[in-house]
Amino acid sequence: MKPNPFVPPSAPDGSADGGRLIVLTAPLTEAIDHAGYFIQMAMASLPIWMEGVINRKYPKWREVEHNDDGSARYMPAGVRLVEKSLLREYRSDDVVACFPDDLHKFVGPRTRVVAVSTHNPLGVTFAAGVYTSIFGSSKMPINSHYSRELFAKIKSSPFRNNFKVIVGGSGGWQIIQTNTYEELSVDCVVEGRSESADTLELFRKAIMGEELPRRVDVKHPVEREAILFPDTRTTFGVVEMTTGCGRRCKFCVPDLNPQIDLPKDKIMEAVRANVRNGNKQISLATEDMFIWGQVHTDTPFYFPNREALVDLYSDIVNTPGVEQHVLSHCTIAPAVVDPQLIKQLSDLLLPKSPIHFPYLSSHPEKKALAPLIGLETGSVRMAKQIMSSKGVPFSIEDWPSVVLEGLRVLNENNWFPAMTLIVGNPGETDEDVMDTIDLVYEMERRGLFAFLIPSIFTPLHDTRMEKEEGVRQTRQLTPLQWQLMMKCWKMNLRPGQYSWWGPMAWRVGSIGMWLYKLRRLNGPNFTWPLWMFSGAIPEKTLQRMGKIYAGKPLKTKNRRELLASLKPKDWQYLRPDNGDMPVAHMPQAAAQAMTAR
Ligand code: B12
Ligand code: SF4
Repeated sequence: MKPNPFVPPSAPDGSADGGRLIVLTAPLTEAIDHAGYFIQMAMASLPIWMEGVINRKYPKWREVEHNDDGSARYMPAGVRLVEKSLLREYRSDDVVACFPDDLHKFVGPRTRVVAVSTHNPLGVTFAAGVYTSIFGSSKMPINSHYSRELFAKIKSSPFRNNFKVIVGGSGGWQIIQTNTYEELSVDCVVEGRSESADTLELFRKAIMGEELPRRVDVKHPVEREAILFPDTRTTFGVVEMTTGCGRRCKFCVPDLNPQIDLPKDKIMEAVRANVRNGNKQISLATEDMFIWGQVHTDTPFYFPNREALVDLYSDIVNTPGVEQHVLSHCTIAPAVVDPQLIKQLSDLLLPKSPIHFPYLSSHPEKKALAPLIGLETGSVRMAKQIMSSKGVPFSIEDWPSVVLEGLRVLNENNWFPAMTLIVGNPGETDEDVMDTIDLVYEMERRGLFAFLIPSIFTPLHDTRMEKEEGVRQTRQLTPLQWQLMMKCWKMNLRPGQYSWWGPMAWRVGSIGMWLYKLRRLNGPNFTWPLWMFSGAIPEKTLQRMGKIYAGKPLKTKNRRELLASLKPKDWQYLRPDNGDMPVAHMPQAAAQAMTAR
């Protein structure tokens, strides 16, 4: 008989003390906390057969830190909040959070619940599925492999009949949608936050050995005081800053949550708790950092509260022990609204940023800030359909201008964001894709830089686009959609941004991969865009040959024109120290002087 990998020979009964009542865990690839965000994002997107690339770059990525009792030193913020929620009702020695490899130390005959928190277990979300699909296996990104390994370990536990498996976190819906309960040995998926009374009720039922429903939707707290904060260490020092967003994009999941900005004193306590437990890095989790301090005030949330934000970030980076700080998500319109805010934040945050862009940054140590921002589309027609408020206070008609002006302000202050684009939106026409390609070319023409991440439209559960269908496989992409994807990647690898040989290696490698595998996988529409990407045939030649779309220069509004286009009732929220004020708002003499010019 093959030995059970779950039970190491040294602990044949699984756990010396009978195990903990409730054991919390997360896939290893979602729990690791060194090497920055990038490693987790790469493992969400690269197929398992490319794991060697990660192993070579980060040979020690599997090495994790433990507490004295063998529990995990750090865990994703989601796990920490489940733990915190449970500790309101259970004793601390009944609950433990551990890494997957240590499950055997804590799961025993006494265990009644194994709870898994997961971000993206099956890799079926946007931006993750697409890249594995290009490389040939759409179902098995590295992260998904490790998630499945975790579920297999739980499934093969000798005590499996004694406990229930409850899954939660932002990726739980993937199990519901793919109906993989049996395969993964999951009893129940919780949609929603652990703080909810319904979640605690579910754990009570599981402990009593009652049958659990397959899916439970629990209510999101609406009061900021009801949100709990970790008092132990979180992966990447993630501490929540806001929930919800307010811009109402139709494809968005987090926007379905109430718009809440969390109290500063609790954020700071969680920052200090991380530092106390050995974390040197902090990152505030948010969909849009710029709404913090402006939720439910007299000012619309899309005019950022500069003083509040600067005060919060200043206290965070100046907390003794915080050596690194990383931004998570934001929107781009606030950079057009308040460039001074961007400047002040840069002065504060750059010194503690672990991100370096030697060829782009003007900072003396070449540091940069790289939040994630949704660009999604350059087509105003499409933008109106899927995200009509994405650029507020500006009209969505001006979306390309908002993107270009916002990026200019950000780049001037050493912010080089990662910007996501959605390819294959339901109803997307060739004209829409051409508009997006035009915008990308315009960025290039103006020397602007963002790391462009195109992904294929994925209908995410519960969103207002849940039932819609876009492109399903990379083979269905049109030549223009491929051109957009490959142009983005070509721009990301622009010579001058990296060492000269880096982009060259990628491009030569891409032709080799195409000859070997990709032309069969991705079909004929992929061929010319790939040649464009490789640089082996100049873009101008490909355009003359009619193989790729040439793009047309965009005429867009500058910041002054954008501000002038705002509704006059909004002018009161603009800050004069940014300049470019709409004429009617200026003191009379200055306005006259300006109109005379
Ligand atoms: C920080 C963050 C990251 C970080 C760090 C992640 C980490 N491991 O800690 C990085 C940059 C690495 C990252 C990467 C990715 N991310 Co991310 N990330 C976030 C962000 C901003 C915050 C997550 C967070 O910690 N929130 C705070 C915690 C407390 O919330 P939570 O985990 O949801 O937990 C609550 C509930 O879900 C519940 N809960 C959680 N676990 C459990 C378990 C049980 C049993 C129960 C009952 C309840 C429960 O209770 C908690 C509250 O009490 C969210 C957006 C957001 N605002 O949530 C996106 C988000 C989760 N990420 C997303 C995506 C798409 C990704 C990537 C796939 C992107 C990519 N292509 O690379 C990768 C995947 C990484 C991977 N390993 O596979 C999407 C998720 C989409 C989806 N799965 O449907 C989100 C929602 C962003 C978005 N706007 O769409 N991410
Ligand atoms: S701006 Fe981003 S977080 Fe806000 S609703 Fe749109 S996609 Fe969601």
